[in-house]
Amino acid sequence: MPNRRLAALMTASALAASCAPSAPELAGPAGPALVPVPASLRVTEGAFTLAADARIGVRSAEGAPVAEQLARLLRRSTGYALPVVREPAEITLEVSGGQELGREGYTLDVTPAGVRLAAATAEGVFRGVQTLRQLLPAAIESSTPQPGPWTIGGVRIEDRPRFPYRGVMLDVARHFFTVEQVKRYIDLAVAYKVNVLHLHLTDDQGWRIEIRSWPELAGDDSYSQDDYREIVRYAAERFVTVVPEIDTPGHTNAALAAYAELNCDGVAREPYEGTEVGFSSLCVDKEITYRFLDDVVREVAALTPGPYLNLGGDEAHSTSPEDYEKFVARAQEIVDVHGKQLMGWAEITSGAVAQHWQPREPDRARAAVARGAKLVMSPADRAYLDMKYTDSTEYGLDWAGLVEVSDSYDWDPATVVEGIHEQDILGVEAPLWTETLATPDALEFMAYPRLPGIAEIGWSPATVRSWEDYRARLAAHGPRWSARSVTFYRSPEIPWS
Ligand code: NGO
Repeated sequence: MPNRRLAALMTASALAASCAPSAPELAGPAGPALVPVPASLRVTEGAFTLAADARIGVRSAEGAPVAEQLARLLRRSTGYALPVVREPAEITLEVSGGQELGREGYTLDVTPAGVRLAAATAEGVFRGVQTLRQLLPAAIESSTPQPGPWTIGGVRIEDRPRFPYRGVMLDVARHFFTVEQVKRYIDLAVAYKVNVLHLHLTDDQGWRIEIRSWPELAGDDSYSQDDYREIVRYAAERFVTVVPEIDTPGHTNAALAAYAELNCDGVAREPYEGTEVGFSSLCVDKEITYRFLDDVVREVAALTPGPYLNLGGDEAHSTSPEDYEKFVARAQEIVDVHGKQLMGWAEITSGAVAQHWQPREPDRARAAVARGAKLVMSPADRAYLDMKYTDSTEYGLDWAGLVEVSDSYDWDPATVVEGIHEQDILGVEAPLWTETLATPDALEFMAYPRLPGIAEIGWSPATVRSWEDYRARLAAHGPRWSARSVTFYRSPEIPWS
């Protein structure tokens, strides 16, 4: 426990969290309710109060956009002017030093004199800004001026991620979500240091990205190339990499309905709105399949600055194993030509990154590693945000089981599949499939509060996290979500403050 004087200065929510039982073996003392928990945190003497005449200082041009983002955020709820200046100030952001903390690491010092946040890169500063937000009272998240006071207890944090890939996936194929809705999904996730947005852009039910050389693919509810560019730009401003997924060779009914010539029998399929999987396949023996794939990959790769192009590869139950391998080998060549790295679900037989998703198919994950791929861990019984919390959850599926908040949090990527170790793993991802989810409220209800837990698993060292400590910290985030009008599941497992 911090000393009395400090405790008195802490916000009610943080205080509630700090009084909750915490595992004695934890590295950091019970202190502010941060998610993800930092690699190292020490509560120090005194406290800092943001005053009406405070400024945000940033010396480098590189850090200036992050300083502006922070200023915009704090201005909304404090009502203060908070000018950004090019000299040290009450809040100082520094892009320099701290090389040993890597690209995303940062140090954050809060003393009565001010806040100093330093990192090697602007990205590291951005991650640290998310921590700073959480050190402030929950009302800081409000979109209208609040009374304050804006006080932070003294603290010294040194932090860096465990894994470089901490993703969320949104299925915009089963139900379409607009650019604005995707932006909000990004905004909420980056607060938990998520750095990848995987967009599941195509499936049996819909093709959601304009492909200029195949104009019939995308229907009314889809992203124009400019829409997609805008998502990519918005994500990049928040240091989030977009990974586009074009699911193949199965999950392709939308394409097979739009173009008869992609079918082996030359007959266009009927549009599909159901929830069955595994019934569609591109025609592996037709050359036009690869012209199609080459066009799609070329156009999507050109719009995507990130290194990965995901070609799905899951549940190709209507493609024979021989055809499947043949197809993936050609797909690999095409992705190579367009300068991207191939990513896919665990079934995929080539590519740099495979995504483990079926708890009962650990062999697929092991096979991917054996052929040299890295894994992104998304075991459905832990990380799928579309699984119901309980029997009575209004939305969602339950094929992988019911996934309460503790189930989604209390596992470790390096021990969840026998034979898979830390060095085989690129990171974690929380997929949100939308067969049953048609509105942003439904998305948020399924993602919160599970998404922050997956983000913490990807960021925090295994040694500093435990369920008992986490549930107390998570409780303090309820008011933060309420301040942003987030719909979330009030799990009885969490002692909401
Ligand atoms: C599976 C399937 C998806 C479903 C999802 C529902 C993968 C990789 N393929 O996950 O098509 O939408 O389950 O939970």
